[in-house]
Amino acid sequence: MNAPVTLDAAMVADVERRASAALAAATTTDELRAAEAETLGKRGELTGLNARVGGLDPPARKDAGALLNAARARLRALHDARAAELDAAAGAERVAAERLDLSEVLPGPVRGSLNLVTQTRDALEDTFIGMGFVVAEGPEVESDWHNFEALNMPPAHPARSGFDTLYLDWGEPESALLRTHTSPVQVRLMLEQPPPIYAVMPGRVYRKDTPDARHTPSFSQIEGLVVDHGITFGDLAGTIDTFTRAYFGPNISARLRPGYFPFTEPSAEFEITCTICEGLGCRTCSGTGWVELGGCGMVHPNVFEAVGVDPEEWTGFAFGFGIDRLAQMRFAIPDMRVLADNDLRFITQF
Ligand code: 2NL
Repeated sequence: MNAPVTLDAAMVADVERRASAALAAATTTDELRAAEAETLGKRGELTGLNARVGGLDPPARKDAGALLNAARARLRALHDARAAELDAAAGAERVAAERLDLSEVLPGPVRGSLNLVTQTRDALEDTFIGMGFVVAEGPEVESDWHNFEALNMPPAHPARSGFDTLYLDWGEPESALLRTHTSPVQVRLMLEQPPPIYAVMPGRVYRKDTPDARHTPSFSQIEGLVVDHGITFGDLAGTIDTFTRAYFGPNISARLRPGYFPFTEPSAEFEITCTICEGLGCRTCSGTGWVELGGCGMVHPNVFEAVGVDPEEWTGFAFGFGIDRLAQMRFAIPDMRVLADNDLRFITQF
């Protein structure tokens, strides 16, 4: 007669203790896989104990089965936790091994910085946000309607030729273009939401220009738009003045002189104290003490009609100027082309 089959809690605890130690001792995923086979696998001690359950007296079977299942569940959890730990460690090691130190590509302690135009744009946005404006953006590829027609420039309008537009070979001839100014963003804003509007629109614009010291075929612009009840030319002048002092400091002021734009009436050009000589007169300002920065005016009723804003109820003003030109003035840069040249001798100064 065979010896009676026994299986008590102490035996299960003993096997579980050895199995836990084996799983915890694994230091690589391969070692863990081996420990798993040894402890939880078909040939493992725990499975050996399982085989004995069938030989127990029926009343003892249920208790023994429960003990073994609980032990197996705890060991499985231990195994899974260890596997996650080892996976994370292996991942971190792989990242460390594949790390590429790009700073070695540059000579010396150079770390890189934002382009001067981007820095200038950021500072302008900050200034206008401080004055209560929001910042809006829009597409660089535009329709003829958003770029010209809605802005009171129908197809044959003479002002269009002054923009030297770059057209895209897309759809009807001359229907898609690279925006020549950021005004179409203002058109989109007015179409999207009812007044009041206090917003600035910075962004890249395109003109078919031959590069020289003062022109590049792509440059950045910022325009502003205010639409509300009872807005007057006085509000426009005050806004230009406040902005100029906030951005350039107390030694620089602004003045307006009559101008013409198809999308504003009346229109004005705005000039600021020459930042090079602070108004004394120099070569940059041709001895006048003033340099032109941009243009502005009261939004033309035809523009309001085009975008569905009632010109009897609302009035507004708009202004625009070149960001590159502004940076050129603030940092006394003789040739605009250096802004896009990637010459370290220039870039590392800012
Ligand atoms: C300049 C002059 C200007 C505007 C831009 C504008 C936009 C709308 C309606 C009316 Cl939607 N006006 N924009 C107005 C006057 C001047 O820019 O010299 N920019 C570089």
